[in-house]
Amino acid sequence: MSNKTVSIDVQKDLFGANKGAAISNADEFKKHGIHAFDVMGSVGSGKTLFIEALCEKMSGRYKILMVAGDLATRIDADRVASHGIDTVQINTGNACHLDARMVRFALKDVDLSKYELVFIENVGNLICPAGYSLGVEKRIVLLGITEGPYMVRKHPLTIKRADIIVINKIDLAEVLDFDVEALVSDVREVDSDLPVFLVSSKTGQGIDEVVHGLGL
Ligand SMILES: Nc1nc2c(ncn2[C@@H]2O[C@H](COP(=O)(O)OP(=O)(O)OP(=O)(O)O)[C@@H](O)[C@H]2O)c(=O)[nH]1
Ligand SMILES: [Mg+2]
Repeated sequence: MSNKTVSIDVQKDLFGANKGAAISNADEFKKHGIHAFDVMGSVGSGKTLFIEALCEKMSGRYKILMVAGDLATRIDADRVASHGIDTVQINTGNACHLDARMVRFALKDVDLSKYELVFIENVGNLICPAGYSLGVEKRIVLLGITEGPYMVRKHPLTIKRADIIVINKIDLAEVLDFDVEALVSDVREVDSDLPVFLVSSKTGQGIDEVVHGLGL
């Protein structure tokens, strides 16, 4: 008779598998000369409108693919597609984030040689996506000022893992009496070198600066 107990570190296992898939995504993007970006942020922070604004600005210069992560719909993919951009929808069911394997699976039948730029909209959530790298060049974390003043202090890990912070909906700062400088200071507390851009995806304010910041 044998009575064995096996302990599995589920987190380690999951993160380990994700890391391998992220490396192979990164290799694939690199092979095709693609700049890929993961756009993360809470529900309603403005991720889709931000991507639409970037696409408007850059579709004349780059061949763009948008990958949309969403639990159940393809609303965001359709919004971006209405600008003439190719899209791939990933419906995650009940998963609160994209992971590298989902992206690899979604792109397996896509001819990546057609694209130069890939924007991945992660599932609307400021917590779960941070743990899963997708193999992108940069992770963009979007903070909408309508989400209140404590997003940075409450999500330090997500901020730490970002390459670029976009403070979005800046056009509403006055009417909301929102202290943008205080939010920027909170970011600086977490990482003093992190680039921060003040943006209105609605008016286009700050989008040129983001394009430059992304090295495009
Ligand atoms: N005033 C203003 N409204 C914005 C801005 N960016 C987004 N919005 C609005 O905020 C709402 C949510 O924007 P979305 O782009 O759908 O946000 P999202 O982060 O993609 O949302 P989910 O995909 O549902 O997580 C929409 O009504 C947008 O028009 C902005 O810079 N200024
Ligand atoms: Mg969206």
